[in-house]
Amino acid sequence: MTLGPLLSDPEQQVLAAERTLLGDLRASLARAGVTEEALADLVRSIAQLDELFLLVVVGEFNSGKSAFVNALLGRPLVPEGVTPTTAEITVLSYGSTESSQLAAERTRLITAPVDLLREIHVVDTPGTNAVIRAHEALTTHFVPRADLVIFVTSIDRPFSESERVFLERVRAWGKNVVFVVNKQDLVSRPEEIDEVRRFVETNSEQVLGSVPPLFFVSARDALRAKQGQPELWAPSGFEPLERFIRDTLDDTGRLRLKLLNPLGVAGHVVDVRRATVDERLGLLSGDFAMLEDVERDLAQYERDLERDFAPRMAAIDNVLLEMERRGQAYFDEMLRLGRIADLLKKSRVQETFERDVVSDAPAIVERRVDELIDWLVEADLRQWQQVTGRLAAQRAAYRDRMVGGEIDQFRSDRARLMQSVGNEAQRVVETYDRREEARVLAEGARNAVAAAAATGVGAVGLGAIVSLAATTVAADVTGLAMAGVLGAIGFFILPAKRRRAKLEMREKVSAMRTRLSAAMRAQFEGEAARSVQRIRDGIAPYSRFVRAEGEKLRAEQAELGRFAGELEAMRARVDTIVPARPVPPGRP
Ligand SMILES: Nc1nc2c(ncn2[C@@H]2O[C@H](COP(=O)(O)OP(=O)(O)OP(=O)(O)O)[C@@H](O)[C@H]2O)c(=O)[nH]1
Ligand SMILES: [Mg+2]
Repeated sequence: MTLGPLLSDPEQQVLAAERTLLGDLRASLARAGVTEEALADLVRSIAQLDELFLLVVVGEFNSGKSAFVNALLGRPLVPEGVTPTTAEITVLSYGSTESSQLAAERTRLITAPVDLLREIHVVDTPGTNAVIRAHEALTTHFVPRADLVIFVTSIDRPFSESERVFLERVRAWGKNVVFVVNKQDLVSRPEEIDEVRRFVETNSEQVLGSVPPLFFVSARDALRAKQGQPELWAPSGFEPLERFIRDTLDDTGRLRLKLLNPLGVAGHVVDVRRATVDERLGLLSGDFAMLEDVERDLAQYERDLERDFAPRMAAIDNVLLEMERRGQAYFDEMLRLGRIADLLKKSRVQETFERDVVSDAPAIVERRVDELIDWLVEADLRQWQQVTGRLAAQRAAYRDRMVGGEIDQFRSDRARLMQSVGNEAQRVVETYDRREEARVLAEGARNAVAAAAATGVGAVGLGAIVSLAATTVAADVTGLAMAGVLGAIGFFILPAKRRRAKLEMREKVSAMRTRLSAAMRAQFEGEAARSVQRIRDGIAPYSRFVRAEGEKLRAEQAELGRFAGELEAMRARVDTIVPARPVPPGRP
């Protein structure tokens, strides 16, 4: 039945709207990277809107599918047999003469002059659960194309486990199913039939969510009846079944199923894709959590550095304060009249000042700076080790979850990035050269200290500069002594000189402390930031991937949700335009 010209206006509109919706869905899935192959069923089902109605007969091997087809069409058109018999998808369509030919690989086309075939195509399929696995695969692949599925089971083993599994697949594609229990001629007692009926009803309801139309038949008797043994017709159970098919598959019935079929297929494709998207988002949320841990580590690392830096800097500062304190004591002790003889010897002043005041301060400052550098280098390395550990743990967790999973583009992209970022971090840790890192840092620190000293004082030039201040004092005193005002020195000049010297010492040391501390802090903060940045840069490709994919997937998730809603609405619309005929109860 080709749709279109025969349809009423509202039917035409539903058909057009459905085509648009399905086309949009297809385009959206393709944009999201769903492969052509995965879209094939959807594309086929859209195309099928224009094709003849397909009534597809499925079931376990030997249940009598082929016999059922022969009985329905009233002629032995397809071979029957006790072993797995039907090996090809066999499409039966109308023709003025009987013919049979292979149409494609594993697809046979049979024509026969049977009126029913003018309106619908009947498809006989290879049995499921046969030893020949390829048979089941053929049928499974064909199921999405069915407009109506006739599920044939045999009364001597009704609703087997494998049939349940297969029926679940049929259901996933949103198919309408009619249940046929064949070979009822094998049992004679009505109670047995009732028992089987209850059994099939309960089980099919569990799988399908509702009891499908259910018929008990003998295909063998039905065919015999049609071929000259009319007394077998009534007991064959075919009369109610054929009436049901006639009623259900009248023009509107076929239209309804045709319109519903692609919606069912689309629903399934959307479900599958949603599951994929959810699963990927699940993977990414693990990644997100890991990257957040790394960010937290880094923030903590920055806080730790800051916290530990302060006491280390204070220790350096203390060295200078100590020196200043010694200086104050020195001036108190030295700039007295009683020491005038010493004061007059410039070299002596310098010598004692260097020995008692400056002392080992520059060396200690230098050592403290070196310690600070080593500490920073160790902290940097530890941070890399931590990141490497986290990446490795995430990869291990991922590998565990990978068991049995198929590898797609997303998974392989993600795995590749994790691998390369992880390897890079590992490489940094393995080749970490503490000495070289410390050397580079020390160079920077030395430059900072030198910069602080450029205006006169620094750890290195410290001794010389402060000594100079002391000798200036000495020179002044010498000059005054020469002027012959020795008497005044003790009472007026020396106390004033002492005050000035102490003040000057304080100012100089204080200025030096400020500059040194600022320079060290700037240097240190630069290094800490560089260390953190290097780690961030290291994992950047990975976190970029996680962020970008996460955004993309969440957008797709929302879009799939919208499509699921629209498909549901379209089903409701088909229901209104072409309402379902009241389904006869399980007992026809
Ligand atoms: N007693 C009885 N036997 C039947 C009936 N229908 C089919 N058979 C027999 O059951 C066997 C299997 O029938 P087929 O129609 O070949 O079964 P099938 O489901 O097509 O099997 P495969 O093509 O192998 O999947 C054959 O020997 C048939 O003669 C029936 O109604 N009553
Ligand atoms: Mg068969």
